[in-house]
Amino acid sequence: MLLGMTTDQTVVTLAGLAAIIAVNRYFLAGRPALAAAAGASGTQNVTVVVDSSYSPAVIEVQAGQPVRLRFDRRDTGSCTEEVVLGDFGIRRFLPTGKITTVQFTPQHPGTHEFSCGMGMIHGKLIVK
Ligand SMILES: [Cu+2]
Repeated sequence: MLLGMTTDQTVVTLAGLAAIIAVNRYFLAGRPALAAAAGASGTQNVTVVVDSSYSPAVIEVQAGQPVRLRFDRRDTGSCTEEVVLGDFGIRRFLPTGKITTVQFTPQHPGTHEFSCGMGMIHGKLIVK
């Protein structure tokens, strides 16, 4: 029993705490999005490690500001050798061991898929 509370109040408080923790865990687990940090120039820089998958796979950026995605490709499989951001008309070859920069400015809020050239590996760009 917590200080100055009846047993019933303590139970309610603990149940409330448990609910808050459960909700936080749900959102943290379900939304592993990385929000881009805008630099002094207003460009939103995000490094995406390409190693048989995209990490982070979900990226959040702000509309109306330039986005610079830095694809750091580490694997050698042919699957990930190209990245496609179809909604922005971008298809880029990613040499292994190099960082390939893709730059564009999303004008409107929305969700855009990006993928490997074959459409097998996916990521998501959320424009807020
Ligand atoms: Cu592929």
